[in-house]
Amino acid sequence: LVKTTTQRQTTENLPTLLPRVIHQHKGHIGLLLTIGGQSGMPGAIRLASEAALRCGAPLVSVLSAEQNHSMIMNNRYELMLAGSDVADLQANIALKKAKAAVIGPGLGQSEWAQSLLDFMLCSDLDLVIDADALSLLASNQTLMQGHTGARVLTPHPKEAAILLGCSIAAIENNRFDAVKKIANTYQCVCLLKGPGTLVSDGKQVFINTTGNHAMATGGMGDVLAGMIGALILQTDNLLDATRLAVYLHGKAGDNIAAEQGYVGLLASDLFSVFPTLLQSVY
Ligand code: NPW
Ligand code: AMP
Ligand code: MG
Repeated sequence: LVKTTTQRQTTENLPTLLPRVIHQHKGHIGLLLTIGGQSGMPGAIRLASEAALRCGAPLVSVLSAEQNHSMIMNNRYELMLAGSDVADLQANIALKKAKAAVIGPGLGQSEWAQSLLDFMLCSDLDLVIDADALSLLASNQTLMQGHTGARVLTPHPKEAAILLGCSIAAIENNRFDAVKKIANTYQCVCLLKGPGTLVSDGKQVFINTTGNHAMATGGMGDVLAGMIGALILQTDNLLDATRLAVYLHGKAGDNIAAEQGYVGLLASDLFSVFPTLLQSVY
């Protein structure tokens, strides 16, 4: 049996980001690849990608279904396009430049989606695996054997139930065991969502202390996935990046709800407070 430790994470015991240096250029921190957005669902991957930009990813390149490209790029000129399928990705410089990737928001579970996940699981990139990519992974766990990077899995309780092949009630009744079991089974850092989000590498479990019910709105998880991707570029390890991202995500929701109340918070409302919050984690 692996001995595990549990602790609440507060401002006092948070990890920090790697220091910025005055002569750095955008290549030092690097490029984040974001993959998702099946036909008709541009919002989730746009939210993840814009969140990554606002959390310090200097370069973000998006792959999605072609029909979504204009919506995803609309009014966010800083984003780049990596194409719409595996062949485009293989031909795109973004793949060589990428230091990490986020896959899943709005991805769907079609053959197209599966081909993209298969391809990324043959890479050595660190991956944030979210949303529909979690269901695809659960149905074919052997895919992970080809992946030489590290992984973060970010399930909500229903996705966690799919990953472990059990009921949602079994997850919710024993969240600590569930987060550790996913971390061990999928050899990953697991973030189990909900009030008191848990983060575990299978040995330690951190209980997040920020966030609130105003955040129970569509797209919140997509924003979090992009944040984790951005912070992977700016930390030494995936556990630190995930812990920091969930803390800042919840803190952003808390700060805005304290001003405007708990109804009507949009996932994209969080963007405006990220740069200020990030100052506190260097
Ligand atoms: P029920 O109804 O309770 O039985 P959704 P999703 C359940 C994209 N999005 N605890 C719930 O089941 C995502 O990126 C796009 C327990 C619900 O019916 C994904 O690609 C957005 N159960 C895709 O949509 C904004 C929970 O899951 C079922 C649960 C699907 O994502 C939204 C399916 O749920 C979304 O992020 C919980 N905490 N949460 C966009 N703007 O483009 C959900 N369920 O609502 O289809 O969403 O599974 O999170
Ligand atoms: P998703 O279901 O993937 O969109 O993710 C929703 C995000 O919002 C997760 O980070 C959740 O932890 C957070 N969230 C949703 N509802 C609540 C709640 N009642 N309290 C705290 N955080 C929440
Ligand atoms: Mg989600």
